[in-house]
Amino acid sequence: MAASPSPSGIQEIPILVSGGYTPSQIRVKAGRPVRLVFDRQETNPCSEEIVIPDFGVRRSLPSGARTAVEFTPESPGTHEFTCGMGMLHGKVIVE
Ligand SMILES: [Cu+2]
Repeated sequence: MAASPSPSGIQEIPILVSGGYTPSQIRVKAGRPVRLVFDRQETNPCSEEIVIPDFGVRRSLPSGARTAVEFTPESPGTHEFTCGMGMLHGKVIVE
């Protein structure tokens, strides 16, 4: 899924968290802020944390709620995100 920049320049992408991440591959442009909005629609404890090591992110995701995670990728590359246990996987592809 490719992000469409808002007028403010933030690339906002909704991600459903339920048995995994949907979409699990996100494409964004380098040099502009990214906001991933995780919508966790399950109570399985597996997905209660989101970790994006390359951007120093570790956040808890309350069940039944949306949680926004923001960062700005400065250069092209691929960055993995996972649940706190490293079982669920997704990727941010920066172009
Ligand atoms: Cu997990």
